[in-house]
Amino acid sequence: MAESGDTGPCEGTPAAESYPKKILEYMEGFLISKTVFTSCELGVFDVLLGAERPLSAEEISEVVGASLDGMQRLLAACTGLQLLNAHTENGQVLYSNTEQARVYLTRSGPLSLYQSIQYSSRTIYLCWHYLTDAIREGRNQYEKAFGVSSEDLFQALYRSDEEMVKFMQLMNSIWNICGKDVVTAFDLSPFKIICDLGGCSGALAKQCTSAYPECTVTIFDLPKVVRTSREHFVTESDQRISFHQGDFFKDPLPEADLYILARILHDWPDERCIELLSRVYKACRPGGAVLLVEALLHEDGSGPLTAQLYSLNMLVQTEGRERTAAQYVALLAAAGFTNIQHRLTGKIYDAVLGHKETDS
Ligand code: SAM
Ligand code: ASE
Repeated sequence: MAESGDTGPCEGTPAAESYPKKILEYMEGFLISKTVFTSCELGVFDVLLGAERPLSAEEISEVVGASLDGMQRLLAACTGLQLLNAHTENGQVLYSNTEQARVYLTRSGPLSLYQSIQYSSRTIYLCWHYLTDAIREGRNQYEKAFGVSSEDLFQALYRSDEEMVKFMQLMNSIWNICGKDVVTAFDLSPFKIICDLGGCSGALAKQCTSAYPECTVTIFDLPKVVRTSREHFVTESDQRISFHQGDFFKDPLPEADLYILARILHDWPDERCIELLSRVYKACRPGGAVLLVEALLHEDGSGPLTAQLYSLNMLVQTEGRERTAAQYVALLAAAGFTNIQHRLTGKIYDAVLGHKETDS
């Protein structure tokens, strides 16, 4: 066998069989997640942002009301994770945010992931406690994790107003980071009247109106989501964006040239996807189209890891799954759409476009 000398154990690079590096990393991966969750929840990055200079563990623990010993360990771990810089001055360690922590982990700011981290910490993490049960049973875990019925998916997801707002903030935040790529993956400029089905508080709608100056977007969502969007998210200050409330499985859909379904189909099993897409097909103007925005799996299921893990999350949290482009093509074709193409963006979310023929 081609067992070369340099694969054997030596200092710094132990052989794979004597040091299971990946397994140890995976086994304790949640320690990293929880360190980030807790640092955000305590406001460590916000305190450092507000200060004009690097701060000591004493100063930070005092502001956030934490034990000094606990805070010292947390700050050290954040330094190891390259979220904080540690400088030593006169024998005292002082901390400041790294650039990534400042941009993404502080509470406000256009690219903040703070609310998503809160949702991961307070909701997703608790659901994943029951991943084993989810795999055995093949279903979501709201009853065990939160004591609510999972019969109506969005009643479970929106089990309180607070939970709904947190979910909406989670939905919002990724489009500041990946939104432009998904709305420009295809040239959507021919479509002037756009309907974003399940468009939530309108973060992707805003990306559309800024990429396509001639379009208008109607956000279609459940009544309480529309009400909350108007109260908390002030999207209608953009004259080209409006809301329409209803149930996309039951109520008439607004007429449009293009329907966007972003992270909608991955919530539902195939039958419900086809039911919804068939309604979209009927409402769509001839010559119009539907744009799916989803995290596409490779055709052989071999990746990307993010989509594979998200598919597990869809199991614990929804009735759906992540799918391959071919699986979305099949769903679109079953509803009547033709000339279906997909584009990968290189970020988390990709785009699939299907057309309704002019003469049908
Ligand atoms: N499209 C948004 C995005 O990608 O950020 C939100 C996706 S979120 C996973 C699903 C959205 O569908 C939520 O805003 C939810 O309120 C909406 N929704 C769920 N069931 C619905 C229904 N029956 N009718 C209308 N909207 C619905
Ligand atoms: C949904 C999307 C999400 C339903 C529940 C959800 C996300 C988290 N929970 O349609 C966003 C994607 N992130 C993950 C971890 O799946």
